[in-house]
Amino acid sequence: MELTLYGLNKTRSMRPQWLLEELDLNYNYVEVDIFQGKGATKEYLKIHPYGQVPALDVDGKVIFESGAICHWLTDQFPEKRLAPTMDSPQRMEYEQWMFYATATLEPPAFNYMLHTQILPEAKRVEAIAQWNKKQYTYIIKILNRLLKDKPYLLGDHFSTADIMVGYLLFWFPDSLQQFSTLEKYCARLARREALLKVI
Ligand SMILES: N[C@@H](CCC(=O)N[C@@H](CS)C(=O)NCC(=O)O)C(=O)O
Repeated sequence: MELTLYGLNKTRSMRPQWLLEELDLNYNYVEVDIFQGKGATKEYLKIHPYGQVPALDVDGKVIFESGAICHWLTDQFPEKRLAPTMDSPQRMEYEQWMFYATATLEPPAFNYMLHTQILPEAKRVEAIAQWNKKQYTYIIKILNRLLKDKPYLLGDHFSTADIMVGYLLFWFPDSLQQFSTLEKYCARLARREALLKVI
């Protein structure tokens, strides 16, 4: 399988890149500097219709959406055991956390970032920033409780769900200070060799 990941450091392309390293696969890496307008070029828009990263070319066919890429790639290599098998009782929980990452945790995290760092200052709305900060804090407070006594989301076994969720928790390290379980969880993830290769 010939794989080319289009990405940029410190963006959502870290998710599939971290996973590619966990899977110990060979892949090409093409940097697309979205902050320098490289996502909007005619050539790149043929790869990713929204000009975003990540995108993964698999033998000439492209898949985008970091969650979809990670979900699909994980299932291509069941022998690497980064997801419970379809008939495992844990598969249900795995799917839950995979979707939780982009559907529950990511929106408030991203909206907070949008209104504090990404948008030009004149377009930032303090009330939106504060509402999303509150929502994000509420969500990670519950996550902190759910992770108690568990090294990883599925228990003792690291899975791709930890990449999906863990990547987001690294966005706001200061927010974890009041949540010791999450702090330890992130420290555990930060020691993974595969992650160290991509940061
Ligand atoms: N839901 C998409 C979001 C992709 C996304 O927003 N990527 C950002 C970088 S983290 C990007 O390329 N932004 C440039 C743009 O939207 O023009 C995913 O998870 O892949």
